[in-house]
Amino acid sequence: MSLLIKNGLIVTTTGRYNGDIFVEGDTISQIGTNLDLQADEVIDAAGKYVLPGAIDPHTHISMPFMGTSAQDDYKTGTIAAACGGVTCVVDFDLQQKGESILEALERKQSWAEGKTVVDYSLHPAIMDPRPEVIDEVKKACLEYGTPSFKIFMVYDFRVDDATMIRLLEETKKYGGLVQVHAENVHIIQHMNELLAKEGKLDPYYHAMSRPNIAEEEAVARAAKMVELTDSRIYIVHLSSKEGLEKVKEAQSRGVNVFAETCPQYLLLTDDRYKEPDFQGAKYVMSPPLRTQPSCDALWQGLSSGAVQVAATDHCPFDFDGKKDMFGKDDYKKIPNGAPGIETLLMLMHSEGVVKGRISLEKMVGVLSTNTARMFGLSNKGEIVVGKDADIVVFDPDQKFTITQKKLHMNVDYTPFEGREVTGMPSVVYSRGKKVAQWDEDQMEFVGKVGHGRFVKRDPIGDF
Ligand code: DUC
Ligand code: ZN
Ligand code: ZN
Repeated sequence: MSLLIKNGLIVTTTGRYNGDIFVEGDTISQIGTNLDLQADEVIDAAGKYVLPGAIDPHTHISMPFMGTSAQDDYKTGTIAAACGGVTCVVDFDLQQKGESILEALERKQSWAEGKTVVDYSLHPAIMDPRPEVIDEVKKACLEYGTPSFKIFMVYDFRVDDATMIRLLEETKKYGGLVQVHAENVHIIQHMNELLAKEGKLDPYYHAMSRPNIAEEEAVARAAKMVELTDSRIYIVHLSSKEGLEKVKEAQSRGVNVFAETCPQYLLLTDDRYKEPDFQGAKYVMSPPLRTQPSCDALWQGLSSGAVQVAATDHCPFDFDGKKDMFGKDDYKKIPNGAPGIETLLMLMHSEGVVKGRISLEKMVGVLSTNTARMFGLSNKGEIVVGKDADIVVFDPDQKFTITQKKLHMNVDYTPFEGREVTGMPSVVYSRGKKVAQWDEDQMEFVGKVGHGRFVKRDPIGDF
């Protein structure tokens, strides 16, 4: 199978140029102008951007959590990804008590087998840090192809600081990366008790129970562990101005602290928790939504390079029957998480590029090129000869009003309902195969279930 994409505006992290792209099989084999080549499929991309497919390195597919499970499985989740222009997903794999890293990987790969429509990889989440599990980090980095490891500083399955130190030391030896959910659990527990005594249990108090300072302290502490071990860390879903200040402070002293943020923290604020009829539960996620100064600071952080990656924390639970079932009388019981994988690219383009908050080149960096480098996805993230032909032909003028009815995520709402975006994918390719396309007024999945493969990642180099 060959594919020729003609006359598009090819975008990289450093610029944009007009050109043609020739794809043979899975791979980009030539880039040039006026390529005069026969191909099985030829498309004219005049007036369109040609972008590397977005990579979402933060998803919770089918994750058991808070008495229920995140609803997208590998089929529905990757179909939604494809329709949103996301051509690679790196999903969390939560190690269960007693499991080795390899057993956890084999378990989650068995759930994905034959179901994915775009490529995927896994980040082991270390939840049972027995000495032999820490020892297994070497194999995960060098053999299993999973060199990034998630840890939580909150929840029952959190790890202590000593474990974080051990993991930082071990990953440093083998090209690994620790990713951390940074919130101070003791501050949150204290706030939960105070709010419960006052009978403050509505969704709004979810945000009050997890103040910015809880993130600020945890980011600062994690940064100190990095300084101690001369290693590196990646803060997932950074949400607050104060947390970002700590990231920047560490970076200014040469401490390797990297960060990711998500559209919800860039675009939504904590007044959402006050929506009537318990609708505020839709936005119960951790960390919580903040206020406008944090949104502004995070956009600035992306633009300046202090924040390297934009991801989703895709973790969908229906409003009807899940969000509104468990926590009607107590925000602490509302399943934490929200859908987002399908709206990542459209929001970053429309709210970021079109509104002048980040450049088009920066968007390519934070959605694709930086992400690939950060996680050892050596064949992805750039439109370059030899890389996988994960490509989005993107119409920068196509309007779309975001509505759950026209999205593919297996959930009954989107936090961005009613928002009009400018710019949508026209066609999405995963390793040269068409997987989604714009059809009249929405994206349509046109790929094949089972096309997606597990990607063995390489040890991670300097960023
Ligand atoms: N936060 C969420 O909101 N959901 C999944 C896990 C997490 O850390
Ligand atoms: Zn998290
Ligand atoms: Zn998450």
